[in-house]
This record gives sequence, structure tokens and C-alpha cells, in this order.
Amino acid sequence: MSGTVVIGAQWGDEGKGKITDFLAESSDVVVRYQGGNNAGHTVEVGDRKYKLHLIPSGILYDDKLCVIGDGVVIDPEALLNEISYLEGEGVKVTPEKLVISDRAHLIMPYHKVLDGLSEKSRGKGDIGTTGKGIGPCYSDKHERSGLRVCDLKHPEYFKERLMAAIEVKNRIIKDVYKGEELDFNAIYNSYIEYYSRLKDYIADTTVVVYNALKGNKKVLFEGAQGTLLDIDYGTYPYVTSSHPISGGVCIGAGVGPTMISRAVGVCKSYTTRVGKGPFPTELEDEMGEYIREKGFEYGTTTGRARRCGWLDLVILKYAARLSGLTSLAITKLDTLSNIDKIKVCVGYEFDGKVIDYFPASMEDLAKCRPVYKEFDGWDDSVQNASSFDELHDNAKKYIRFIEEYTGVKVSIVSVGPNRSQTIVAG
Ligand code: 2SA
Ligand code: GDP
Ligand code: MG
Repeated sequence: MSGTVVIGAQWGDEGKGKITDFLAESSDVVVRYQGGNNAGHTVEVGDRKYKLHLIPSGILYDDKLCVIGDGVVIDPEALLNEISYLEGEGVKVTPEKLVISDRAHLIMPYHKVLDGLSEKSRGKGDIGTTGKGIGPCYSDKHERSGLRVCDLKHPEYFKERLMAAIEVKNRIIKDVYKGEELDFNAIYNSYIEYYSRLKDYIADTTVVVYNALKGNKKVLFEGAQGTLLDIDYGTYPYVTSSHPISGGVCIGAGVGPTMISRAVGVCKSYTTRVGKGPFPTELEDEMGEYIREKGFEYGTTTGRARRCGWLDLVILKYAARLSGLTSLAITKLDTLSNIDKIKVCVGYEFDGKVIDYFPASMEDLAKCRPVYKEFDGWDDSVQNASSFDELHDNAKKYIRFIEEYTGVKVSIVSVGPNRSQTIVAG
């Protein structure tokens, strides 16, 4: 069995799209297993740049099968828009290339409305969500009032459940948030129409993925968001509502753990986060600004400025343990070029001691002060390196230290956004 998981080892936006696209070349199937169109995965090939949200980053190849698994929450309108966008870019998105789980939950218009209203009501304590309805949709799934893709096959059943849901949601929208009620008919009709356009893509994706693995096909599972946004292991409550870590694959794609043999953690050479919550190595100064501009650190989905900071190896070690990482892909080495001294966090000062574990409590995390090790920087030449040997010596030392600290081998180094700017490290 040859299942490989690609996960984000930080707070998302590590370059998972780029690394998935790179690894997809030698894979047969690419599967998304959690999250929704809150994700923004960027892939650059030649002079073209693609932004993907729901569709796996394998879609740019003609001969790969892409799967949207059961654990993903699907906004059908957003999915149809993404299909149109890709087709407009000359990328074929036929039912032969894309299958969508019949068990996946649907993001409904009231999820998006409630996402916005609950964020507003949190005031200063807001999470900084993407506003795509992710949290409310996963809440309904677990509360057992959600609507699934397969429900659309039975219009009467869908109608009944939608009617019951809208009645409750409208009461909350009106009575709790003083918002505007939603119209049942408009929602019902639009979802029936979405179904007519999507029905050929729908399948039991657990069978598709199982058969591929059984048939010795190479299957790549593409994580969205990152370890520290995991609902259980992330910086709760400043997290998303799904499981980006490798364990999420089993639930979100319906495969057993014995079918996965590799887990690749994608990690930026520094750290970013978009949204609220503590961030020990955050740089709220000129250096943070420099990294944001040089690395163009703006949300792929919302355009929000990302918070930037030094690489935090406490986080990376935590991610390596939680996901059983077998290798690392280090991205954006080029963004750090021309910085004289580069810092890396190797522990936290907390309660008068130095710790090397990631605390559960955000109150504790907010008190952690990073302990840094300093590295000499490298020049622009890294962006043209085509092998590990060609990298500037200081960049090599940086990579070797990451391996030493985490105990995980670096298998890929990315030195630019383009597919071609990717180095396979020994
Ligand atoms: P949500 O919308 O309920 O999942 O938000 C909850 C938290 O999860 C964060 N989150 C993300 N963090 C980084 N990247 C994401 N995708 C987009 C991107 C984000 C964007 O690729 O840039 O465009 O703003 C993503 N999706 C969710 C979110 O910021 C909250 O902290
Ligand atoms: P994802 O959500 O993990 O797929 O990451 P995003 O696409 O949201 O953000 C990563 C950004 O960095 C995108 O704009 C990528 O094109 C870009 N990127 C990826 N790898 C590299 C790299 O090695 N160097 C540079 N300069 N940009 C990169
Ligand atoms: Mg992203």
C-alpha cells in the first residue's frame, strides 16, 4: 500500500499546494480529506499561477484522479465556481478527473451567515475565520443536523431536512443576532440546481480510494490548513473545525492507518499565521514587515495580511510527533535571503524554566518567550539552486539544523514558488 500524506506543520500556508503538485507528478490519485474552501493552495507552473480552494492540487495534470473526501465540507456554489475558473484556465475538470464524496457535508448559506454573525458577536475575542461557513457546518455535522451531498439525490428528504434546519437557523439569526432571515425556497431551488450540475462527479469515494490503494496505485492525501489549526491539537479556540494532522486522513478519506506509509510535513523557513491567537515568534517590527512583503504573505482566500515570525522548532517537533512525519519539505528558503542574522526558536522560557514542548493552554502559550539560536544568512543565489549541493553553505547549515533538532529528514527544499524551483534533498 502506498499512501502518502502531505500536511501543514505550522499554521497553514506552508506551501502544501506547491509540494502536493510536485509530488503529484509521481502519484496516481490526489485526495483532500478535511477543511473546505477556507483553504487556499497556490501552484505555479511556468508563467501560470493557480489558486485552488476545494479541488486537490493534482488537477493540473491530465492523468491524475482527484478526490474530495468525506471529511471535506463542500460549498457547492464555490465548487462550481472553482470548476469554471479552472476550465477557463484551460484545465479540464471532468468527472473522469474529479470525484466528490456522497457523504461529505454541505455548507449552506446559513452557515456562512452564522460564521459572520458569531465572529462579530465575539468582538475582540474573534477567531479570525475565513467567513466561509466552516465552523457552523462542522458543528451541524456533529450535532447531527447537517445536510450531506447524498441527501440531494432525494429532493423530498432534502426539502424536509432543509426546512427543519432553516426554521431553527432563522430563529437564531433573528432572535440571537437580530439578523435577516433566509428564504427557504431560494436556497432549496439553488441547491437542487447545483446538484444537477454536480451529480456526475458524485461517488462513494472510500471505494475509489480503497481500490486505488489495493491496486498499488500511488495515493497522495493533501492536507489543508496546518497542525496548529487542528481542532484538538491546535491553538484552541483559534483553530479550524477539522483535523489537518495526518490522523485526519483515516477519518476524512475513510482509509485504514495501515494504508499510509509516508507523511510529509510542509514547513516554511519561517512562521506565519493568519487569524487571531498567540504566536511566540511573531515579529511585530520591520523584520516581520520585510518577510511579509518579500514572501508576499497575504491570504490566498481572503487577502488578509499574514502575521510573520521566525521559524519555531518547538512547533515543528510537535507537528512531527503528532503526524508521525517521515520527512520534511522546507519551503520559501529564498524569502529569507539577504538577511544578515536569522533566528530559530529552540525552546520557550516559561515560568522560570526553558521548555521544549508546546503547551495546551493559550494562557500558558501567551506567556512563553522564545529562546533563539542565531544563524548566518545567505544571499539570493538560493533561488537558482537546482540541487542541495548548490545551496549556499549557510542555507545548508540551516536545513541540517532543522533535521538535527526534529529528528526528521528534509526530503524537499523549495526555493521559489514555481514547480521548477524545487530541490529533492538526499
Ligand atoms: P475557519 O474559516 O473557521 O477555518 O477559520 C478558523 C481559523 O483557521 C484559519 N485558517 C487558515 N489559516 C491559514 N490559511 C488558510 N487558508 C487561506 C490561505 C486563508 C486566507 O490560504 O491564505 O486567505 O485568509 C486558512 N483557513 C482557515 C483562520 O485564519 C482562523 O484562524
Ligand atoms: P498552502 O495553503 O500551504 O498551499 O500555501 P499558500 O498557497 O496559501 O501560500 C504559500 C505561498 O507561498 C503561495 O503564494 C506559493 O506560491 C508560495 N510559495 C510556495 N513555495 C515557495 C517558495 O519556496 N518560495 C517562494 N518565494 N514562494 C513559495
Ligand atoms: Mg493557504
